[in-house]
Amino acid sequence: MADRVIPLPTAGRRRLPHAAAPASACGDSGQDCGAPAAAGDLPQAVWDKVKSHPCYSVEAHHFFARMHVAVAPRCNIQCNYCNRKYDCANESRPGVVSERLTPEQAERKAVAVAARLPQLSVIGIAGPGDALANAAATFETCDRIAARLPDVALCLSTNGLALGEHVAAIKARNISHVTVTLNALDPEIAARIYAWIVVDRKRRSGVDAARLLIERQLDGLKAAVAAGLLVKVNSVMIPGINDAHLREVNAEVRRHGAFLHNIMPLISDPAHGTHFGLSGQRGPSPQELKSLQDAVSGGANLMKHCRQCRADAVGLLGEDRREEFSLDRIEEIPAGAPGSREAYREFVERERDHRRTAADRASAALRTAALDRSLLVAVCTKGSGRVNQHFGHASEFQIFEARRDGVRLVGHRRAQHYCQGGDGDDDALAQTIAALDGIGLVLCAKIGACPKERLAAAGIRAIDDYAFDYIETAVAALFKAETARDLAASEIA
Ligand code: CLF
Ligand code: SF4
Repeated sequence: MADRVIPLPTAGRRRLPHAAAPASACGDSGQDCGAPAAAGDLPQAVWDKVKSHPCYSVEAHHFFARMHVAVAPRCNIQCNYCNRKYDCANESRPGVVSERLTPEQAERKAVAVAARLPQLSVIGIAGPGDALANAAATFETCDRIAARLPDVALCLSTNGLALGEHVAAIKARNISHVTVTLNALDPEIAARIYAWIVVDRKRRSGVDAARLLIERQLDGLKAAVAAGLLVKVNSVMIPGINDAHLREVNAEVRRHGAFLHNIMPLISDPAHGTHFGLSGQRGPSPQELKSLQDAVSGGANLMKHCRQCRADAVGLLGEDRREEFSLDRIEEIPAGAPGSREAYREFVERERDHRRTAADRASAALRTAALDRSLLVAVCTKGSGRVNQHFGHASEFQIFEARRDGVRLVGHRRAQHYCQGGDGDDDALAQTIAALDGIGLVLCAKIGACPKERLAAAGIRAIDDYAFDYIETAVAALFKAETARDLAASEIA
């Protein structure tokens, strides 16, 4: 998407709904990665579904938390990147095993998390198998949660094989958001990704099985969109198998009216025991993923802030608070008042307005930058869209790209906590430096002299001058300063 740089969010801008937008709409949508910036950008009904969903809105992901309840252990297909010991890799990272729950346990856990986490806005079912291969447990869980927490949105993720037959039940339960995994449109390619599927209790494999799966995925996608569900499509990027083909998939995703396309990197490790892991199939590098995302132009809007979270994840995307809410701990949590969520949502509305005003000013400043080039900046943040985390506490960096015409989130890189009980961990720092490959600037709220020097020796400048500023404002100011410096250096040369 190199030619689709997205301007900073603009307050009060009115736009066409996504389905009616021109081919370049993503580049003009006032959002960093396929997610809407303001109420005026979308029809009100869509905005209401998007504004608090951390996966469907990049802005919302700074403020709102999701929770997964792992009530779906079985699966009806076999993906070559999946080992059933672990979570569904269509929505999650392989290599982790979630705490499996009954619907009753899921209800208790959801109520406990909601009592402690005013940021909670959505509860999703994303495995550990396929939500719709376990339709009875999935729907009972949704019914129970809806009765206890009516202000929290319901979301599910599926491989799509059984989606078509369940759209009416999904709609009837007010499950508002559905993710379908679609890795290929070409059965020959899909046959390299799926070992088998089960239809009518019969296991099928090969190109014919792949063709049937794709037909069902597309039929389910169409039916879900027609029913008014907000649909996201996930695709796993597998170098040498479907990476080039994903451009076609992206165009098809748009054609079918899905709201977002999330291209996720294959995670392939022999230790996970997957077919791909054991056969040496590699995943893409961050640069390869970004190149594909940049190349997908004029297609569906892209999600770039996915964290491939676990099927029992709790918290803001990128943070992991599930251990606070294990079954043995939730008994001690007293019931919470929904008022705390209401108050938090009112705070977010006010914060959004401030943030957009600041972003408008930053956007205007960017347009006067000395040079136009791409600048990648790694940001330490613990939410609220601000540079507000100590370098030593970061477990990930959000990666922003600045150009003269905008700042956009382009991904994230995992880091290791440098501060360990008051001491610096040199091994962790070495891993963090490796994770920042290709990125020369880090924005953080604070950093000690030692790690700052180590980063500098690796060619990475850590800057804490913009502590607690909004991220876009800070990145824009840094871009202006860096381009002015570059221009001055070129004139001297
Ligand atoms: Fe969960 Fe998925 Fe719903 Fe989000 S996750 S079911 S849409 S509430 Fe989000 Fe996690 Fe990425 Fe999924 S970051 S893996 S996209
Ligand atoms: Fe595994 Fe999910 Fe694929 Fe099923 S759909 S095989 S659980 S990755």
